[in-house]
Amino acid sequence: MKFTIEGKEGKARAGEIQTAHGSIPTPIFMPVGTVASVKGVHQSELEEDTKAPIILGNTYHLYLRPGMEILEQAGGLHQFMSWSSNILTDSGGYQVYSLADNRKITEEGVKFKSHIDGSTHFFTPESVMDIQRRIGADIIMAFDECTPYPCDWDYAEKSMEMTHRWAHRCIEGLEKSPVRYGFEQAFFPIVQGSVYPDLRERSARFIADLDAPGNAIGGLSVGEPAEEMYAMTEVVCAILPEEKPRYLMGVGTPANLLENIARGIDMFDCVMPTRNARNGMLFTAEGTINIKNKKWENDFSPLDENGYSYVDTLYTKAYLRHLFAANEFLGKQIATLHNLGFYLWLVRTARARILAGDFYDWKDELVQKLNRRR
Ligand code: PRF
Repeated sequence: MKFTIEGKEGKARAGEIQTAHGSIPTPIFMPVGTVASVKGVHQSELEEDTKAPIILGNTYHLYLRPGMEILEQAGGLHQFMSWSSNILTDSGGYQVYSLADNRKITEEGVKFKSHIDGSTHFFTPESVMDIQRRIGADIIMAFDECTPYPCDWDYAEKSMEMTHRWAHRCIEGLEKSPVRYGFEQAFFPIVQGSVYPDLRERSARFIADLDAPGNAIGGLSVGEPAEEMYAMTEVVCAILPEEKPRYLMGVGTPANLLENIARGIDMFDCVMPTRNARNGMLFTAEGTINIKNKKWENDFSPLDENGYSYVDTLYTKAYLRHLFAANEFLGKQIATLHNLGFYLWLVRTARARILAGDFYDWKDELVQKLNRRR
């Protein structure tokens, strides 16, 4: 993997990641395709309409279904899902954390119950690296523990130290697990430390010293106020190396993306544009729309005048509202494509503004509007 920084404005960076499956302009937003599908969107639409150069898959879900045997028979996840651009897989650290009562974390690893059939499984840092080799994504994540919010300092420290020991075990595990599909997989370790600046600093130093191709920040956007999240990304970005991509996991709203780009983050993923779309929430540069609202019943204006996706100018608000009222599949598909188009437009424009040197003015003006409800 190669990362080049093409321009900087303050702490914001515009760059490019190169992998065996193509180039990723940064800052970038990665649509979430948990089970080898970005829900409701064709691969061709992702590629040609949203222009997503990378999507995200989840180790936990893919391991349970379809399972390693089928993925290996298919020749890896790219082949299986007919997606020739980049893929990143998350390690399962967060999914297992979300299982709450159905898991037990020890130094050795995590014992958990499948949400599908209740069967018991055990993930270790080593096994998760081997599973990610078999899935075959371009970027693979360390196995970590994502702490909840709130979380007391003592627990956050203990957990962070374990995540650090696990990072070493991940690296050793990776060396022992053969490359399956003939291309390089870049390993990203994850900074933890909850909302404590001293822990975040310690974690960022430790993770930076591993000298991996890229670095991630986890444990944020778990319920803490946005200001606390921004304070943590500032502390961590000051320590993580300049010349490597920085990935903020599971973030966030359009405003969260811009504020974190302003602090030096290069990569994001979040279920928000896709999940909220299925509930009828549209993101636009003028604020959010609840398309189920009666006020759109006879509004025959285009979905989004600025038209980032073909659906924005092809369909009207009244039509989409009708599809949601009638519970038609197509409604969710249109809303999803719109939101992903908007998120990808947002990061593309952020990149162009950084290169042009007027990112901060643009960001400050846009953030004012993004959180409004239309
Ligand atoms: N760890 C991992 N994946 C994640 C997170 C984390 O802390 C988060 C936190 N918001 C999202 N996804 N492995």
